Amino acid sequence: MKLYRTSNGNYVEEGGVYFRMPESNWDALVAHEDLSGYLRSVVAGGKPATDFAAARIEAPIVSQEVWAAGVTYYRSRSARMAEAKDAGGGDFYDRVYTAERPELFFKATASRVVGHGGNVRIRSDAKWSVPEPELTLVINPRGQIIGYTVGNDMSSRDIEGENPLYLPQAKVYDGSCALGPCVLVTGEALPATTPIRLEILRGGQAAFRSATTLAELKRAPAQLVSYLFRENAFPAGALLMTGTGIVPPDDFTLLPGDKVSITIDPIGTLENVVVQGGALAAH
Ligand code: DO4
Ligand code: MG
Repeated sequence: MKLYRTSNGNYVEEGGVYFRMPESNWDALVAHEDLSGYLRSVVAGGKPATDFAAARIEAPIVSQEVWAAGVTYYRSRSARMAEAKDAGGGDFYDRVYTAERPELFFKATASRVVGHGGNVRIRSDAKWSVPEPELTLVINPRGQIIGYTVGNDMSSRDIEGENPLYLPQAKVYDGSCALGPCVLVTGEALPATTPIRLEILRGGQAAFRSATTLAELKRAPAQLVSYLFRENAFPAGALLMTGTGIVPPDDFTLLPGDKVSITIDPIGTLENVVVQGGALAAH
């Protein structure tokens, strides 16, 4: 079942049929003691909604913090080592790739997040910007993974590569994170064969296209969550991006107007247009 947060309230979708959720409070849904059971009861007892198509899809976040894991795919380790070579930071990335403790960093609050159809931003003081397509875990306040969404960890590679201590500036700024279009609510782990696909269109033509699978993800989602929740309470729950396994070639940078599409099949496709400067579009 898929849970959508929209301008018209929350909806659950099952088999292509949408039902309006009686619970309008997103935080209450994330904290629900049996979200799957609750959604099943709404689908079983509800009347199909006819107004879903008229609603604007919003990012699946209200009071949750967004955190991210880094260097969880070999491809990311290699890209990070290359970009930080001149700064002498390359070794850190190899060490964190093989260490027991993962790299976890704070990524965003809801105000910095855009949903499906919103504008992601590239920094005006960056010269090398990329999207990072990432499976994103939706976690309740008790540290249980209740579902999955699609995430884009927008990143400024030149700022990150100049000095590893600049990571928060490379990663955390207005419009630096996109999440959506929905939460696939399930207690089951996604199969290792699950593909993650990235496509970047420029002027309607493919400027970059690539794919990976969850088999390339080095760390188990449950292990990432257990580190995130160590000595750290999340009263409203959290979203945890699991890292990127797709890195465009080094001569590629995002430009305003690019359309970024990230597809993780059982969840859906997250589409966003890149902008630079200007105000953050509402999520
Ligand atoms: O260490 C830098 C962050 C890497 C990252 O965001 C990723 O691997 O996805
Ligand atoms: Mg990332």
